[in-house]
Amino acid sequence: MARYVLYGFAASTYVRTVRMALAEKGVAYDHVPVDLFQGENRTPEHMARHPFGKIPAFDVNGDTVYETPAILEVIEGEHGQPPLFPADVMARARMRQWMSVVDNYLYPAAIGRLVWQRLINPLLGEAVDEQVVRDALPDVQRQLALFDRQLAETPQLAGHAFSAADLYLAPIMAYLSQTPEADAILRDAPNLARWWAAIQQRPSFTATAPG
Ligand SMILES: N[C@@H](CCC(=O)N[C@@H](CS)C(=O)NCC(=O)O)C(=O)O
Repeated sequence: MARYVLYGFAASTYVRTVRMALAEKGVAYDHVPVDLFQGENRTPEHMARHPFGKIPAFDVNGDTVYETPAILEVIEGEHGQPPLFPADVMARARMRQWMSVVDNYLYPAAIGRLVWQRLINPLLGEAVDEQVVRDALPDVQRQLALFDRQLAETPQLAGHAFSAADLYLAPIMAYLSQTPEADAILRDAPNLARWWAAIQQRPSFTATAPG
């Protein structure tokens, strides 16, 4: 058995963030695809790994860690190269800032509202609520304007170096880019569009496509 086991299906943005971090560092792991659509995150077995019934969870030699920042801490601590956490204090703070913005504001608006309506509801055979989309779009655009402003100043979110903050945003952009709203979103955010074009070329991004 590998030292690491990642629990959570590949369609999850947070699972992809962790998979991209592992791929960036060339770390081997076993992957157990806990499927949210089958309710596998609510089984007693998974609740024992993650008491909030979320994915990902990460087993480190029999010791389970949950919450993506904590999982990234293990990966970064045990595999420092290439670094995904900047050494510079302000760059590291900036990385944490954007990770937190994704958690608290962007994920709920972009995935929870816009992507859910546009991509998940049709998959589930449910109607798209256009009012939810209309309400979510300006929120998503306002938030992405903040990312765009950062990316006008620095090539990556935390500064010059690629960091975990970029790994947080990439899986969300992957879903937003599949919505009919993508053109409008990217047209208004040229620096974000440039960053998005570049990150799609990274091997860690292409290797972790949900399929
Ligand atoms: N704070 C968690 C968020 C993880 C999360 O929200 N995962 C989503 C999938 S992308 C999930 O498990 N949703 C299931 C649910 O909310 O029931 C982390 O940092 O890992």
